[in-house]
Amino acid sequence: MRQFILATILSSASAFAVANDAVELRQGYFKLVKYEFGDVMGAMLQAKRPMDQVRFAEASARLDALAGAIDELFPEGSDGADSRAKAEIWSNPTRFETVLTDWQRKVAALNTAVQAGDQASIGAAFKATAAACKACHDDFRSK
Ligand code: ASC
Repeated sequence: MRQFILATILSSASAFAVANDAVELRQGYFKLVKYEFGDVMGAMLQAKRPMDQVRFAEASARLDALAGAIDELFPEGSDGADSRAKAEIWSNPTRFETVLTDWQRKVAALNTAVQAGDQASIGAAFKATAAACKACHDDFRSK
């Protein structure tokens, strides 16, 4: 009995910690994604910040590396008051996974164009990536 109570306390405490940590980790992750994609790459493309091709390519490579981590950031139970993640993430995981995979492909294509210095493709690849960000926000992020 004592063991059962202890196990119950430990497992509910750790479930709480996991959910809390997952939301914080996810929010930090998206801040970094937004920083590299929006505040560095987007701002440079819109001439709101001086173009620096080395920094631009670095941001693109970072974004591509970050993209691989997204699948792990939505563990079951990591919704809640502090999170804008919609329940559809967990009720429709197949569709969610499709949207994430599309975003990862768009990020990879953007990075391929950037690292190749393919100036003619970068603008369209950036826009396609932004559209993939938005597609997920529209369906899986609350306002
Ligand atoms: C950004 C950013 C997003 C996406 C989205 C694209 O730079 O912070 O959330 O692009 O606005 O539509």
